[in-house]
Amino acid sequence: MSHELKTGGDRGYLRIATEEAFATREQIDCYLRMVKEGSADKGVTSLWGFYARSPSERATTILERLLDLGEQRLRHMDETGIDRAVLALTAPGAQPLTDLEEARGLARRANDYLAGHVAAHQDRYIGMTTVAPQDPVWSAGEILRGARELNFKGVQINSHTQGEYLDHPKFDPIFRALTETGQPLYIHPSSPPDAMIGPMLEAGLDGAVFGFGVEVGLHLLRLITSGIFDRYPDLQIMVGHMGEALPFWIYRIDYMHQATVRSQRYACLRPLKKTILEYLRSNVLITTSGMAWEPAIRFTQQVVGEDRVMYAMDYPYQFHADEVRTHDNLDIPLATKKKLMQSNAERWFRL
Ligand code: 1DF
Ligand code: MN
Repeated sequence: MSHELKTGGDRGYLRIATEEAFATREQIDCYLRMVKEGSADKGVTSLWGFYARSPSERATTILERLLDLGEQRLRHMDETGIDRAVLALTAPGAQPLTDLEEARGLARRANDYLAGHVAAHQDRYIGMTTVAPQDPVWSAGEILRGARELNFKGVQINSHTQGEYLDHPKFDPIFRALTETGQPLYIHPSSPPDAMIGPMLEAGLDGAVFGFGVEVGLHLLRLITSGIFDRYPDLQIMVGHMGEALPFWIYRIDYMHQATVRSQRYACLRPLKKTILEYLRSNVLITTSGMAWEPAIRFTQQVVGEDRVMYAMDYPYQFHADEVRTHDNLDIPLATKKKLMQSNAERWFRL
């Protein structure tokens, strides 16, 4: 242990954690029912069959912490020096629900519940709107309500919705609402869809260990190559886990993408206005959730720029005081560290 963790900026910056999860009881009961009925996909069955039912220490403590937006969470923030937490409904939110009325209700009630806690602790909590992309027009309205009435500062979507990706034109109302509010979209992992999960599940690698990252990396890449940022040049998309490995891949992605576009091999791969690296540097924001590792953090700052990397803890899934200290101890200038821990979040969430 290198130093004590305190809130209040004793090291020259506040700590704003940007990918922090909560759950509602209704949400967990809904997943449990779907798992029991056999109506959940393989990913929800794997993820929530575990967290909602396993007697293991990991599952029981995480479930208890997800359900708390009160005393315990604030104490854990105090104990690890977290000044403010950007909260979002845990994955996959309302996205697996096939009954639209039920999906809208679950999302709306989660937003109202979060808004109450954010209002009660405005100095500690920041909220993101949850939506039900299976109803894109309703989701657009909920994004406006979140921004205008609930004081939320961004929108979180838990990657694919029943196997569909946000580059599909039907989701356009969501992007129009994001543009109208000027809010960022956080694409958070969820279990890969049935069409992708097979060989991952077989090896026990479908979750946060690997499957999450691969699936969100694909999602972001699909959005970029479909031209989302040519259509919405002001849109900012956030992803966690050090950019879900895209910064590390970017040289090869750009090389092969350009070669493929030139060859006209796929009708869906059209020329873009910029390189994919340029989009990462103008429209993508990356958080350090789950990746408290100096080489990866400094590499990503170098690739996308120090204004585009933000601290995240991923409470309660990855709650370790020593990971906060890793960020504090980074061998980077204080001004850069302040951007990482505080001011980039203030800028991009418009706090
Ligand atoms: C896990 C990890 C679950 C993350 C999450 O939400 C999550 C996990 C259901 O470990 O199973 O948000 N994460 O972002 O790393
Ligand atoms: Mn997370």
